[in-house]
Amino acid sequence: MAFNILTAQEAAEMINNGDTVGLSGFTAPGTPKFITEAIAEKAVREHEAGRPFKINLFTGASTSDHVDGVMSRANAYNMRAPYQNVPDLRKRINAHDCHYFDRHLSEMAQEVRYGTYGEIDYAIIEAADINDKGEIVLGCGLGNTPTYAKMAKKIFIELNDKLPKSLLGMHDVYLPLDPPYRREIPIYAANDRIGSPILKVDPAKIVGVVHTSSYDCVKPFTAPDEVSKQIGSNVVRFLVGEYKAGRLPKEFLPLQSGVGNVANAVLYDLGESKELPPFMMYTEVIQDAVLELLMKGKCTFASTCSMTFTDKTEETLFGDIKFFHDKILMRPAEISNNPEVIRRIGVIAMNTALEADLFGSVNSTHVLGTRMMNGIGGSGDFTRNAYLSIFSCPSVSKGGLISNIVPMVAHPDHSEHSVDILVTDQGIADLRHKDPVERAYEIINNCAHPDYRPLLLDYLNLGTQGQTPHTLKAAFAFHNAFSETGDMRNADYAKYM
Ligand code: 0RQ
Repeated sequence: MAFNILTAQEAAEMINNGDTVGLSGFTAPGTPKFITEAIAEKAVREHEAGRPFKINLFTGASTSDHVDGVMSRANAYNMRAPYQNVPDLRKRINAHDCHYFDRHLSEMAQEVRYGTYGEIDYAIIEAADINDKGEIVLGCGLGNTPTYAKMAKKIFIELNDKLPKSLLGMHDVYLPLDPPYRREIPIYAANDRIGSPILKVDPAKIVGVVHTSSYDCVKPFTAPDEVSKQIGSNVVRFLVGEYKAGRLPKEFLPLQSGVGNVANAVLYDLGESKELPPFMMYTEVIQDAVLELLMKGKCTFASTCSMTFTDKTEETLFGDIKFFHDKILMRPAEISNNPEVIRRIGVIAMNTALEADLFGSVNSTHVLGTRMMNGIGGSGDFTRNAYLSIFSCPSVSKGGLISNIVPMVAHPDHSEHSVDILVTDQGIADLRHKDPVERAYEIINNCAHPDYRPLLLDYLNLGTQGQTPHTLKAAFAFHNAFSETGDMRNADYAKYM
């Protein structure tokens, strides 16, 4: 091979305080795992020697402990974008130790190309294979890799021998032109290929290759609890109702599903449904459940940005990769989450809320309105443009101390204008074509936990006029009650009137 072979430590030594680094991948898969650990070690050494050392790190989405965990514990981030989900980083963000820019995932790459994030000093790219011409077979997640590779001054490759070279053909690398020259993204069905199976980079920019060996280390799921199962079965009941009523085409429509245990439970339930036909996915992440659906033939094709599989499922995939070759296609985040394509092909979007309010607005990111949880991720890309946008969450959290249905969300990520359906373990609220007061009754009666229904009805009856009868003085009585007494059931509107 024509490239310098380096250790992860030698690569990390080249990265300096203040540099901006772009990583390949999306969630843990496709994300480098070794050079970032060495950068974190360097940060610790530099800090011990009394020297500043922080970098800006851009990714496709969340990463893993090999990146956000070690880097946060080393306090090595100046800025981080566009999404994360690691407890140690969450602490840094909420303590203002890291400038976190929480961004719609489809927008990150183009904004890097527009130059608004400044220059990219290094891209670190995980690869299954590379040749002397700089032609790369990527790993199991694509993210913003094509853009970081194009914009970076220098590139490191982590060549991972756990990734089979036969991943070749499972990527669709496509970079749209930027305005004013951009044309349509020519995807008319979830399984259309529009780009190249390989990523071509300028070989002169590759400063070194680090040989690695590791699966992607996605955390295994806990078995779905009763609440997740109930939410899953309510989502499927809703979709079956829509399908039978003829409000969904007979071929069905491509599905997007968020991450987490509820999303996994929904997909398992969809797989069991005898009433829905086989379907495709047009989504940003596929989890373990989807591989089973592909094997069963219930899912016929998955367009995704990442195969977020646990190591065991990754082994199943690699062991029979030929079978999956024409059934899974990985795209860059700006294509997997592309608003134009999502609107055109009619994606059914299913995402998770932290809390929703009586009029249908959703908070996905900020616990009690102030503490960053993860970020908006791709939920906004899909929600705003979907054929049908479904949000789900448990009706209560923390054993009932928190109602996830509140008078007013403490941080709005998705407004009432984009949310069609709300689902909890209690039931389904269909918000379509309803005015704000009708929506409020639909949500209280079908989604709120019985313990909280009287309190929520009282809020509607505080006497405020107007189309949306919010009583602003009392709108956060639930959140205040939790902060002051640890239980939202103690909400007392009279205190604020
Ligand atoms: O806390 O773990 O301490 O018990 O929040 O809640 O119910 O386990 O939900 O793990 O599915 O995450 C919205 C955060 C949900 C996620 C969110 C507490 C609750 C628990 C987690 P504990 P659950 P999940 C695809 C699309 C935005 C990004 C997105 C998310 C913990 O789905 O980040 O959709 N979404 N991306 O007890 C205070 C409330 C609460 C609450 C729950 N109202 N107030 N705490 N909790 N509700 C992915 C990508 O974009 C890559």
